[in-house]
Amino acid sequence: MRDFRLYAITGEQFHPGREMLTVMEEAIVGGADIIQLRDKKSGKRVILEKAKALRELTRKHGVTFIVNDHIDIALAADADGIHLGQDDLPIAEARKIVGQGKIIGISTHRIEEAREAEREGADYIGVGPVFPTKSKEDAVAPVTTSYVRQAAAEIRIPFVAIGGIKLHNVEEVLQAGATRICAISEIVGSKDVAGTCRAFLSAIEKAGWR
Ligand code: 3NM
Repeated sequence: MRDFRLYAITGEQFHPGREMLTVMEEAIVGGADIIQLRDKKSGKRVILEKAKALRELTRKHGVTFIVNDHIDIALAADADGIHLGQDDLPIAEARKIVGQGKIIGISTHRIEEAREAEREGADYIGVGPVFPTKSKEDAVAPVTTSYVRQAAAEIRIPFVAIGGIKLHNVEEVLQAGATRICAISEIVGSKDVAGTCRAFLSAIEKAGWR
């Protein structure tokens, strides 16, 4: 997969009164280079419409587009890939459905899950939640930067740190060895979405991860 540095996930509850597409375009303009549609509430038809609109937007800007959870919607909207949780289809089964051409990412919460994801052919993994987060209802206890350190030392596929990451604590995550950062609330809930993305990217660059 094309590598990335800043992964922005939709979270419409964090920007009441603002259009999701507008917010995500601001994130892209600010430098987010991978976008995920995450919608745990809507029905499939609504999610599909959002996916198609985000596909068009991300294609226009040349950034990667991932759909959370729904393999069928990812395929129907021609997303670049899907993101799975530990309770979703196993990677091998998902791969049979989406084929080699699509990205498969998976959330992991401990090093054993990361090893398994790598063995099974995931294209990238999420490592988190690093800090407490209100954005995920079923989030496990924070894994802290110690899991980030383990992943950085051992895992060879790309990993992205996620969960409670803010501009004020991102440096700690980068110091632990993360080179890719993912956030929901700090990005889409910002009054200056593009500026927040630029600030994340400059922290990543400052840490030496270009
Ligand atoms: N997945 P925020 S944490 C969607 O640990 C998600 O797998 C997580 O949102 C994981 O940046 C998380 O607002 C929520 O904390 C991230």
